[in-house]
Amino acid sequence: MPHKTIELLDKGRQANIDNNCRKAGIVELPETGRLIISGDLHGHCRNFEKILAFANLAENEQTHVIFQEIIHGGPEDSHGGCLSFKLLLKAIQAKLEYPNQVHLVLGNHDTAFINNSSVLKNGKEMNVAMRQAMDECFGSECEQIKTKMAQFLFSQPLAVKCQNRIWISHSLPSPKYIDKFDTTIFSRQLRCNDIVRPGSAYLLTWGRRHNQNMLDQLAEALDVDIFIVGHQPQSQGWERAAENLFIIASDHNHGCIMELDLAKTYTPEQIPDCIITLASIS
Ligand SMILES: [Mn+2]
Repeated sequence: MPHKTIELLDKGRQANIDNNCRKAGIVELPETGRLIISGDLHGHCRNFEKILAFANLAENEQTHVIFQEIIHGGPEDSHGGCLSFKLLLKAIQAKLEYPNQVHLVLGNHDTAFINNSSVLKNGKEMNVAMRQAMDECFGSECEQIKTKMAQFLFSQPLAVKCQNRIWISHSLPSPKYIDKFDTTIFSRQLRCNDIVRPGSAYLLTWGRRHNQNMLDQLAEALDVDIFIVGHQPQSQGWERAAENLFIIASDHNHGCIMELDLAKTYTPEQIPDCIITLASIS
Protein backbone atom coordinates (compact mmCIF):
# COMPACT_ATOMS: atom_id res chain seq x y z
CA MET A 1 0.00 0.00 0.00
CA PRO A 2 2.72 2.59 0.79
CA HIS A 3 4.31 2.11 -2.63
CA LYS A 4 0.96 2.58 -4.39
CA THR A 5 0.24 5.67 -2.30
CA ILE A 6 3.56 7.24 -3.28
CA GLU A 7 2.84 6.52 -6.95
CA LEU A 8 -0.67 7.99 -6.62
CA LEU A 9 0.64 11.21 -5.05
CA ASP A 10 3.36 11.56 -7.71
CA LYS A 11 0.88 11.02 -10.53
CA GLY A 12 -1.59 13.40 -8.89
CA ARG A 13 1.03 16.14 -8.68
CA GLN A 14 1.85 15.67 -12.35
CA ALA A 15 -1.87 15.73 -13.23
CA ASN A 16 -2.24 19.09 -11.45
CA ILE A 17 0.58 20.48 -13.56
CA ASP A 18 -0.55 18.86 -16.84
CA ASN A 19 -4.24 19.87 -16.50
CA ASN A 20 -5.11 21.27 -19.93
CA CYS A 21 -7.00 24.16 -18.29
CA ARG A 22 -4.04 25.14 -16.08
CA LYS A 23 -2.63 28.62 -16.64
CA ALA A 24 0.16 29.26 -14.11
CA GLY A 25 -1.47 29.50 -10.67
CA ILE A 26 -5.07 29.05 -11.76
CA VAL A 27 -7.38 26.86 -13.83
CA GLU A 28 -9.23 28.65 -16.63
CA LEU A 29 -12.31 26.70 -17.65
CA PRO A 30 -13.64 26.57 -21.23
CA GLU A 31 -16.56 28.77 -22.29
CA THR A 32 -19.00 25.88 -22.46
CA GLY A 33 -19.80 22.97 -20.20
CA ARG A 34 -21.18 22.30 -16.74
CA LEU A 35 -19.44 23.21 -13.51
CA ILE A 36 -20.09 21.71 -10.10
CA ILE A 37 -18.58 23.60 -7.19
CA SER A 38 -18.30 22.01 -3.78
CA GLY A 39 -17.33 23.71 -0.54
CA ASP A 40 -15.24 22.39 2.35
CA LEU A 41 -15.37 18.61 2.75
CA HIS A 42 -13.22 18.08 5.87
CA GLY A 43 -13.18 14.31 5.55
CA HIS A 44 -16.88 13.91 4.71
CA CYS A 45 -16.64 10.76 2.51
CA ARG A 46 -20.38 10.34 1.95
CA ASN A 47 -20.80 13.85 0.55
CA PHE A 48 -17.73 13.36 -1.64
CA GLU A 49 -19.32 10.23 -3.13
CA LYS A 50 -22.61 12.08 -3.65
CA ILE A 51 -20.87 14.91 -5.50
CA LEU A 52 -19.11 12.47 -7.83
CA ALA A 53 -22.35 10.55 -8.42
CA PHE A 54 -24.17 13.80 -9.25
CA ALA A 55 -21.37 14.89 -11.60
CA ASN A 56 -21.37 11.53 -13.42
CA LEU A 57 -18.12 12.44 -15.15
CA ALA A 58 -17.97 9.23 -17.18
CA GLU A 59 -21.07 10.25 -19.14
CA ASN A 60 -20.52 14.00 -19.10
CA GLU A 61 -17.20 14.87 -20.69
CA GLN A 62 -17.89 18.59 -20.45
CA THR A 63 -18.58 18.52 -16.72
CA HIS A 64 -16.01 19.96 -14.32
CA VAL A 65 -15.97 19.46 -10.54
CA ILE A 66 -14.13 21.57 -7.99
CA PHE A 67 -13.11 20.12 -4.62
CA GLN A 68 -11.52 22.04 -1.76
CA GLU A 69 -10.53 21.69 1.90
CA ILE A 70 -10.68 17.90 1.76
CA ILE A 71 -8.52 17.07 4.78
CA HIS A 72 -8.93 17.51 8.57
CA GLY A 73 -12.21 16.19 9.95
CA GLY A 74 -14.44 13.13 9.63
CA PRO A 75 -13.51 9.57 10.66
CA GLU A 76 -10.82 8.96 13.29
CA ASP A 77 -8.72 5.93 14.17
CA SER A 78 -8.86 4.30 17.60
CA HIS A 79 -6.27 6.80 18.97
CA GLY A 80 -8.20 9.87 17.77
CA GLY A 81 -5.96 10.24 14.70
CA CYS A 82 -7.59 11.96 11.73
CA LEU A 83 -8.17 9.64 8.75
CA SER A 84 -9.11 12.36 6.26
CA PHE A 85 -5.90 11.74 4.27
CA LYS A 86 -7.78 8.71 2.89
CA LEU A 87 -10.42 11.00 1.40
CA LEU A 88 -7.68 13.10 -0.17
CA LEU A 89 -6.25 9.93 -1.77
CA LYS A 90 -9.72 9.09 -3.11
CA ALA A 91 -10.06 12.58 -4.57
CA ILE A 92 -6.65 12.23 -6.24
CA GLN A 93 -7.83 8.92 -7.73
CA ALA A 94 -10.84 10.75 -9.20
CA LYS A 95 -8.48 13.43 -10.50
CA LEU A 96 -6.37 10.78 -12.24
CA GLU A 97 -9.43 9.20 -13.78
CA TYR A 98 -10.70 12.55 -15.10
CA PRO A 99 -7.58 14.76 -15.03
CA ASN A 100 -9.04 17.69 -16.96
CA GLN A 101 -12.45 17.60 -15.27
CA VAL A 102 -11.62 17.24 -11.57
CA HIS A 103 -9.95 20.29 -10.04
CA LEU A 104 -8.66 20.38 -6.45
CA VAL A 105 -7.87 23.89 -5.24
CA LEU A 106 -5.54 24.89 -2.40
CA GLY A 107 -7.12 25.40 1.03
CA ASN A 108 -5.64 26.73 4.26
CA HIS A 109 -5.61 23.26 5.85
CA ASP A 110 -3.42 22.21 2.92
CA THR A 111 -1.02 25.05 3.69
CA ALA A 112 -0.97 23.97 7.37
CA PHE A 113 -0.05 20.43 6.30
CA ILE A 114 2.68 21.63 3.90
CA ASN A 115 4.15 23.92 6.59
CA ASN A 116 3.60 21.35 9.35
CA SER A 117 1.91 24.07 11.39
CA SER A 118 -1.00 23.81 13.78
CA VAL A 119 -4.59 24.35 12.69
CA LEU A 120 -7.59 24.06 14.97
CA LYS A 121 -10.97 22.63 14.02
CA ASN A 122 -13.68 22.45 16.70
CA GLY A 123 -11.00 22.88 19.35
CA LYS A 124 -8.85 20.01 18.06
CA GLU A 125 -5.39 20.46 16.57
CA MET A 126 -5.74 18.75 13.20
CA ASN A 127 -2.23 18.76 11.77
CA VAL A 128 -0.79 16.51 14.48
CA ALA A 129 -3.96 14.37 14.54
CA MET A 130 -3.70 13.55 10.83
CA ARG A 131 0.07 13.03 10.91
CA GLN A 132 -0.33 10.55 13.77
CA ALA A 133 -2.92 8.58 11.81
CA MET A 134 -0.60 8.58 8.79
CA ASP A 135 2.29 7.25 10.95
CA GLU A 136 0.01 4.48 12.15
CA CYS A 137 -1.16 3.62 8.64
CA PHE A 138 2.07 3.85 6.64
CA GLY A 139 4.72 2.77 9.19
CA SER A 140 8.28 3.19 7.97
CA GLU A 141 7.12 4.87 4.74
CA CYS A 142 5.16 7.58 6.54
CA GLU A 143 7.75 10.36 6.24
CA GLN A 144 8.15 9.84 2.50
CA ILE A 145 4.39 9.79 2.05
CA LYS A 146 4.00 13.03 4.02
CA THR A 147 6.62 14.66 1.80
CA LYS A 148 4.86 13.44 -1.36
CA MET A 149 1.51 14.60 0.01
CA ALA A 150 2.92 18.05 0.73
CA GLN A 151 4.30 18.19 -2.83
CA PHE A 152 0.91 17.19 -4.22
CA LEU A 153 -0.90 19.85 -2.18
CA PHE A 154 1.62 22.50 -3.19
CA SER A 155 1.01 21.72 -6.89
CA GLN A 156 -2.72 22.50 -6.66
CA PRO A 157 -4.12 25.58 -8.41
CA LEU A 158 -5.06 28.58 -6.24
CA ALA A 159 -8.32 29.32 -8.02
CA VAL A 160 -10.61 28.56 -10.94
CA LYS A 161 -11.68 31.31 -13.31
CA CYS A 162 -14.66 30.94 -15.63
CA GLN A 163 -15.27 32.79 -18.90
CA ASN A 164 -18.63 33.88 -17.50
CA ARG A 165 -16.73 36.01 -14.96
CA ILE A 166 -17.19 33.71 -11.97
CA TRP A 167 -14.18 33.10 -9.71
CA ILE A 168 -13.79 30.19 -7.31
CA SER A 169 -11.09 30.00 -4.63
CA HIS A 170 -11.00 28.60 -1.12
CA SER A 171 -11.24 32.08 0.34
CA LEU A 172 -10.15 35.66 -0.36
CA PRO A 173 -7.78 37.93 1.56
CA SER A 174 -9.10 39.69 4.64
CA PRO A 175 -9.77 43.40 4.05
CA LYS A 176 -7.05 44.48 6.48
CA TYR A 177 -4.41 42.64 4.40
CA ILE A 178 -5.68 43.54 0.95
CA ASP A 179 -2.92 46.12 0.46
CA LYS A 180 -0.31 43.39 1.07
CA PHE A 181 -1.99 40.98 -1.36
CA ASP A 182 -0.04 40.40 -4.58
CA THR A 183 -2.32 39.29 -7.44
CA THR A 184 0.68 38.20 -9.51
CA ILE A 185 0.61 34.89 -7.55
CA PHE A 186 -2.07 33.80 -10.01
CA SER A 187 0.11 34.36 -13.06
CA ARG A 188 3.38 32.77 -11.93
CA GLN A 189 4.76 29.64 -10.26
CA LEU A 190 3.91 29.33 -6.57
CA ARG A 191 6.87 29.83 -4.21
CA CYS A 192 7.38 28.33 -0.75
CA ASN A 193 7.08 31.67 1.03
CA ASP A 194 3.75 32.43 -0.72
CA ILE A 195 1.97 29.96 1.58
CA VAL A 196 3.60 31.23 4.77
CA ARG A 197 2.18 34.26 6.58
CA PRO A 198 2.08 36.98 5.21
CA GLY A 199 2.56 35.42 1.74
CA SER A 200 -0.26 36.06 -0.70
CA ALA A 201 -1.42 32.41 -1.04
CA TYR A 202 -1.58 32.32 2.77
CA LEU A 203 -3.69 35.50 2.78
CA LEU A 204 -5.89 34.08 0.00
CA THR A 205 -6.68 30.80 1.76
CA TRP A 206 -6.98 32.03 5.36
CA GLY A 207 -8.89 35.32 4.88
CA ARG A 208 -12.24 36.05 6.55
CA ARG A 209 -14.69 38.89 7.18
CA HIS A 210 -14.72 40.27 3.64
CA ASN A 211 -16.37 43.59 2.98
CA GLN A 212 -17.98 45.04 -0.13
CA ASN A 213 -15.32 47.65 -0.74
CA MET A 214 -12.51 45.07 -0.76
CA LEU A 215 -14.56 42.63 -2.88
CA ASP A 216 -15.25 45.30 -5.49
CA GLN A 217 -11.55 46.21 -5.57
CA LEU A 218 -10.53 42.57 -6.01
CA ALA A 219 -13.23 41.88 -8.63
CA GLU A 220 -11.81 44.69 -10.72
CA ALA A 221 -8.20 43.53 -10.26
CA LEU A 222 -9.08 39.94 -11.24
CA ASP A 223 -11.56 40.99 -13.95
CA VAL A 224 -14.46 38.92 -12.56
CA ASP A 225 -17.99 39.65 -11.29
CA ILE A 226 -18.87 36.96 -8.76
CA PHE A 227 -16.82 35.14 -6.10
CA ILE A 228 -17.68 31.65 -4.84
CA VAL A 229 -15.65 30.40 -1.89
CA GLY A 230 -15.65 27.90 0.98
CA HIS A 231 -13.68 28.21 4.23
CA GLN A 232 -16.21 29.88 6.52
CA PRO A 233 -18.62 27.38 8.13
CA GLN A 234 -22.23 27.52 6.89
CA SER A 235 -24.77 25.73 9.05
CA GLN A 236 -27.38 25.98 6.28
CA GLY A 237 -24.89 24.97 3.58
CA TRP A 238 -24.51 28.34 1.87
CA GLU A 239 -24.77 32.07 2.30
CA ARG A 240 -24.73 35.19 0.17
CA ALA A 241 -22.12 37.00 2.27
CA ALA A 242 -21.96 40.19 0.20
CA GLU A 243 -23.34 41.60 -3.06
CA ASN A 244 -20.97 39.45 -5.16
CA LEU A 245 -19.77 36.81 -2.65
CA PHE A 246 -21.27 33.36 -2.04
CA ILE A 247 -19.94 30.87 0.52
CA ILE A 248 -20.77 27.16 0.26
CA ALA A 249 -20.09 24.24 2.62
CA SER A 250 -20.27 20.52 1.78
CA ASP A 251 -19.07 18.98 5.06
CA HIS A 252 -22.30 18.12 6.88
CA ASN A 253 -25.88 16.90 6.38
CA HIS A 254 -27.14 20.36 5.38
CA GLY A 255 -24.22 20.77 2.95
CA CYS A 256 -24.70 22.13 -0.56
CA ILE A 257 -23.01 22.30 -3.92
CA MET A 258 -23.53 24.66 -6.85
CA GLU A 259 -24.21 23.72 -10.46
CA LEU A 260 -23.41 26.30 -13.14
CA ASP A 261 -23.65 26.44 -16.91
CA LEU A 262 -20.29 27.76 -18.14
CA ALA A 263 -21.92 29.19 -21.28
CA LYS A 264 -24.36 31.29 -19.29
CA THR A 265 -23.81 34.69 -17.69
CA TYR A 266 -25.20 35.02 -14.16
CA THR A 267 -26.24 37.96 -12.03
CA PRO A 268 -25.69 37.47 -8.29
CA GLU A 269 -29.48 37.27 -7.92
CA GLN A 270 -29.55 34.16 -10.12
CA ILE A 271 -26.85 32.28 -8.18
CA PRO A 272 -29.13 30.96 -5.38
CA ASP A 273 -31.08 29.06 -8.07
CA CYS A 274 -27.90 27.08 -8.77
CA ILE A 275 -27.66 25.70 -5.22
CA ILE A 276 -28.27 21.98 -4.80
CA THR A 277 -28.58 20.41 -1.36
CA LEU A 278 -26.53 17.25 -0.89
CA ALA A 279 -29.49 15.75 0.99
CA SER A 280 -31.42 15.76 -2.30
CA ILE A 281 -28.80 13.50 -3.95
CA SER A 282 -29.17 9.82 -3.15
MN1 LIG B 1 -10.51 26.67 5.21
